[in-house]
Parts: sequence; structure tokens; C-alpha cells
Amino acid sequence: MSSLGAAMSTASDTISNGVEKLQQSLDGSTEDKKMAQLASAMKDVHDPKNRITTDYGVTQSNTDEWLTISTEDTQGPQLLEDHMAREKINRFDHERIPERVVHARGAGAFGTFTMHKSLEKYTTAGVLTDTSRRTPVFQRFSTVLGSRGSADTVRDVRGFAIKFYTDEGNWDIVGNNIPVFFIQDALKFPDVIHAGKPEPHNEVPQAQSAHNNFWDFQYLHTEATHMFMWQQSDRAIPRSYRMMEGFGVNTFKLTNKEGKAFFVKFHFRPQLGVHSFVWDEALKLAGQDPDFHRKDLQEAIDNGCFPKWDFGVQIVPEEDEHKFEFDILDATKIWPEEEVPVEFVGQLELNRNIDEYFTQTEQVAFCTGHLVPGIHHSDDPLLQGRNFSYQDTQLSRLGTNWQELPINRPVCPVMNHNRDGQGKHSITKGTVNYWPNRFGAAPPAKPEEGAHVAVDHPAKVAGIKARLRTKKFREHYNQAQLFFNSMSPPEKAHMTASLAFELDHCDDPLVYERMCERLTDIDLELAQNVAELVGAPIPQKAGRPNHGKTSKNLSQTEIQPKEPTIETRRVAILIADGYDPVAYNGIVAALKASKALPFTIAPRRTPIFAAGESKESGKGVKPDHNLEGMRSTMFDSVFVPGGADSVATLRKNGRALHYVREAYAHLKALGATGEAVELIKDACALPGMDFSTSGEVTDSYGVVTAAKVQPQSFKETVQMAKGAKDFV
Ligand code: HDE
Repeated sequence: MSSLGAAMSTASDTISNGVEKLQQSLDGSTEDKKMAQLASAMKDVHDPKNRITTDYGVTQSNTDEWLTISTEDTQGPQLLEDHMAREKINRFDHERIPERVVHARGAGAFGTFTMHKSLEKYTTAGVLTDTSRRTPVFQRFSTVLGSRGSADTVRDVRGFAIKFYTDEGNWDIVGNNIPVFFIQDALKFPDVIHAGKPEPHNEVPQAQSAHNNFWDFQYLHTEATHMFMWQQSDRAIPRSYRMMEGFGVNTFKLTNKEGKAFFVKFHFRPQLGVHSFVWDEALKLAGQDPDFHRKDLQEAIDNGCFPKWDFGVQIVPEEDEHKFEFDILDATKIWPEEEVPVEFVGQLELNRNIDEYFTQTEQVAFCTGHLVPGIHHSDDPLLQGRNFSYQDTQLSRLGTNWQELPINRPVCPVMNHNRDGQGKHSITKGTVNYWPNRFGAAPPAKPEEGAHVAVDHPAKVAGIKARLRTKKFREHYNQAQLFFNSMSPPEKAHMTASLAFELDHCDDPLVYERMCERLTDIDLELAQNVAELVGAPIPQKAGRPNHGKTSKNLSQTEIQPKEPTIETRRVAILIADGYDPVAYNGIVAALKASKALPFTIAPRRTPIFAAGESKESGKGVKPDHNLEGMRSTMFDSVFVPGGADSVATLRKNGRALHYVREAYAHLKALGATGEAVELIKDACALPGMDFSTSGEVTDSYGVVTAAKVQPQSFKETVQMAKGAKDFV
């Protein structure tokens, strides 16, 4: 089967599976326990039987006018006795809750987690061993530094937090799209975040690391070196939440039936591959469509193209803890895959959009301490501090009974002697609320009752009481070099440009000069290039020699789909009156068949008429958007069909020419047929580019052209675009 055919049949399988699943969950026959549970907490504003009531349930006839003492001619005072009015205003006044202190801006979706291979060799956890289970999940993606209303596409780490509603209780992986972190000890978290957030004197800049304080800290706190290199890479400007990796980052532990323990790192690898914006595109999108990632996630799920990740683990037996040159409990280090391979054993799929933002994406509350039997935390000093922080922060964000909110409730029974507190929902019957009690009511379970019972893993600990980390934690540069060395040449160029952008925004010479010195600890040439761009003295000597080693799967160019696909990619088709209908209809059909999303863009949004179609009798095509409303940044690819009049109009339109030029400059695949081939060539000013204007389909630098295309060639055109590396 051709790759196009294969991609199409996989896409249609995915859709029918998804629709079936959705159907099941809607008609209540779902095996998704979380959906069934949430259904009981839901009401539908569109139910025609609805009438407005107060919060205490009394149906109202007028919620528009406050009760007053007035006449037709004289407006009098409002009455305090109008309870309905006071309730409405009261409720509004208190709608806001504190936004998350970090990761405030986010987007979420529901999904399913499955295992195709049991990890019973390592753990007793049902969620990781039972291959027949479909564990419901809720996942929240986020940026870190910006506040809740900031833009999606800023340069930042992305949160990758998953709540697994397992039969044994909730398990939360509160991860990121970058496998390491800025600090080794949780006690430095307030410092690294204060340094990155807007500066205290003027609250500038919003959702940016390009400022003095951020880079001042990066220089002075050398353990951040590895992480800031990731943050300066293309990983920090993902094309989509669906196209980034997820990492548990911290080291966890698994225990098996025999009581043997293993260290583990969790990995999620996107089946669509890892793809990023170019920086200019990300910057523009932050203004043109600040909700780009949020909408992209929703659009893909609505279209039945469910985002999927392969779930993998890296395992180190407990007795091998000290066999590595780095400390495996240090969250500023990866475990290179050459030393500890990733074994892929499961799949995470997102397949249902949220119903309401606040009660789901905002009220979801993750906790690194939420672990299920068979999975434990390690002595990773970052993780241990996190275990305190998440529980604590939910109290101020959501109140004492945050675990009872619908999105946070486990799907298994909850019973204990914790009681009361603000906002308590559930009602526990019985006369005692303590243990032990004379009835033996709600006792702790015995370990032999089953694998669902939490039993601490005995671990021998020895040491001196001191504020100390092991000596291996003190090495801060090897893996920063390893990461930089592993980048492809374009990725290295992007990092140089990114550092040049960021340090250019630092107006304190001490900050950017010192940072250029720091870069010599990674790579002298990088340091010299950046220093020149930002106006710092050009370093002459490497701070330490580059060890020259590389490691696999650090460059995102290595993390690509098994089959190239344009599924869910947004393609702009530019037309004006007189466009070639054969080319236009052909590309629309071919894109839809490949599960890509065609959007017709024209100088105006009233109907556009094809060559030969009369304005009086024809229906025309109503464009999805005009050239002002949707810019090239919002699409992955631009296609311009021929048609002499259409092309002549577009040629005279600066916005249209800019569209094509900008898409090319952002390394996107372009396509053109007929007269539009020359338009593309001129708009992009591409001397020496190998375009055939005679008839063949050609692909040069990701620009696919067919001057004399026949409808049947469109499949080929789409296939060539799929093959082009331009989506990387
Ligand atoms: Fe977080 N982090 N974090 N973090 N983190 C929070 O918890 C914290 C760290 C991460 O979508 C907060 O509920 C400390 C690493 C994500 O709701 C807070 C430390 C990683 C999210 C908190 C870290 C993360 C948070 C704020 C240093 C990647 C968003 C609101 C030890 C593995 C979760 C909240 C969501 C959120 C504390 C470091 C990921 C304050 C103390 C490392 C994805 O509790």
C-alpha cells in the first residue's frame, strides 16, 4: 500500500474507533468509569426544559432588573431585600480563584491509557501490568511562566500533567515536555520561578524568559545549564501539544511481587513526531492567535484525529543505582538511551474534549504524591519537595476538599476518617470518625488483602543529617554539552538565534557578558557567535573542553512518525475570482482524503467565482477567511491554484504576496499549479530554484509545483508534500 493509502486507512480506523468510543460514553454503556462518574455531576444549559432559577432552586421571571421603588418617570433606589439580585452579584464577585502560581495557562482533554506489554517484572501496579485495562485519564498541558491570559506560543517549557483514574486510586504524572529541570533541590524553586516571572518592580515582561533576572539566575545557578540549553532549543516552541514528548522528569521507583525495587523514568513519545515552530512564527502567533495550541488540541479531537503517545519506561535495578557517572536521582540529568534504553509498553490517547473549562481544566489538581501501590517516589530531592508543594498549593487554590471536586474524584471508593472543612461534598454516615473505634468501622486494610493495598517499600537509609547532595550532583556541564552536540545544524542555528534574542533583551551588560562566558563551558564557537550578536566581548578560550559526545533522540529530528503524515495539518488555499476549479477542487478533495484540513483564503469572505463561472448564475465558493483575518502563521502549508485572473489579482495584493513569502520563510511546504507557479517563484524571489513550468510535478526546497497539472496528479502532489521534510 502506498504511504498515502496507509495513512488514509489508519486515519479512518482511528475515526471509527473514536466515534464508537464517544458513542459508548454518551449512551452510558461506557467502560470509562470517569465519564460515567462525571455524568452525574453534569447539567446541560441547552435543555429546552430549563428556566432560570436562583442557586437555591426557585424559578425566576426577571433576572434583568433589580427590584426598585420607581415610577415610569422617576428612577428610585434599589432594594436590599432583592435576594435574587444580591445572589447574582455576589456570585459574580467571587468567580475568580487564585491562578496557579506556575503553569497558570493550560488546556486539557480526556483520554485513555492502555498497556500492550505488562510491566509485572517490575511492578505490581494494575495500571502498568493489566493489558486488558483501559484506564481513563485527564491531561493538562500548560506553559510555565505566563499568567492565565498569556499566549500559548511563547518560548517556555510545557507542562505535561496526567491524572490516571486507576482502579486503585488516582495516579498523577506531573511532567514536562523537557526531560530535565533547572534545579536539583526543590528548595530553589521559589528562586528560579521568581527569577523567570515578570520582574518585581514593574511586572515586566509577561510570559518571557528574555530579561535580566532570568539570565542572571541561569548564570549564577550553574546546575541550570543543561536545562536552559533545552529551553533555548526548538522544544520550547512546539508546533502543537500533540507534537511534543512528555517526561516524568523525576526518578520514581517500582516494586514487584517479590518486593524487588527498580528506579524508573517515564516517557511519552508522540506518534505524530516532535515538531516545532520557527521563532518568528511563534512570536507572531502570540499576537495573531494567542489560543493557537488550545484550539489545535480541540480541533484535532473534534476531527477524530486523536493525539497519541507511545508510553515508555527506562528501568534501573535498585542495586545499579551508583553505576553511572551521574546521580540517577538528579533531575538536571537525563539517563542517556545508550546506557538505559527506553522500552515502549503502552499508549496514551486523548479522545474527548472538555465540557467546561473552569470545572475541568482549571479545577483539576495534580499532586506528585498521588501514587498507586507498586509505584513509589525515590529520594530525588526535587521530587521530595514537590510532594509537599502540590498538596499545599491546592489548599490555597481550591480549598480543603479539593479532592472531592468532580474532576479530581477517584473512580474507586474513598473512605477514611478525614472530615469536614470548607466545601465538603460527600456525606459519610455512621457514628464514629476515628480509628481505632469500638465497631471496627473503616479499618486500614491488611497487606494480604490484595495488590491494591499500599505497603511501604522498606529501604535502608544511612547518612549524616546535613544540607547535602552527593558529589555527582555537583557536575553541571557534561550533559549540556551532550545535548548541544546532539543537535542537527539547523537546531544549533536556532539555539544561537534564540540566545541572541534573549540576551539582546537583557539591558544589563553584566548579565549578557557573563552569560556569554557561561556558554564557553558548553561550546566555544556557540559562545563566540552569541557574543558577537549581543555585543559582549568575544570569548577566546573554552571554559572547559567540549567532550564531543552525542546521544540519540535528543535532536527532535530523530523523533518522527513511522509513516510521514499530513493528518490534522492546516493548509491555506489562496484564491481570487477566476481561480482554476479543477486544481482547487482537486486539492481540497486530496487534502480531505489525507485527513488534512483545507482552508480557503481569499481577499474577501463573500463568494469567490471560478474561471468560467458567472457571478450572476454561479454559487461561487464562500472562503473560510479573508487575508486579513487569518495569516500564514496559522497554517502548515500554503497552496495556490492557477487561474489567470485569480493569480493576476493575488499578484497585485500585498497581503497575498506576503502570505506566500512568509510561509516560505517559515520553512513551510508550498504548492502551486498553472499560472500560480510563477507567482510563487516571484513572491519568494527564488533564483536558481529548479521549477518546471512545463508540466511535470516538481519538488524543490519543499515547494511543490505543477504547471500543467491533471486532477489525478493531486494525489501525487499531496504525497510529495508529505514526503517533504518541511513539516519538521
Ligand atoms: Fe511544578 N508546580 N513544581 N514542576 N508543575 C506546580 O502545582 C513545584 C516541577 C509541573 O496542569 C504547582 O497545582 C515545585 C518539575 C506541571 O495543574 C506547584 C517544583 C516539573 C504543573 C508546583 C516544581 C513540574 C506544575 C502550581 C520544584 C516537571 C502544572 C499549581 C521542586 C516534572 C500542573 C499546581 C497542572 C504545577 C511546584 C518543579 C511540572 C506550586 C516546588 C520538575 C506540569 O505546586
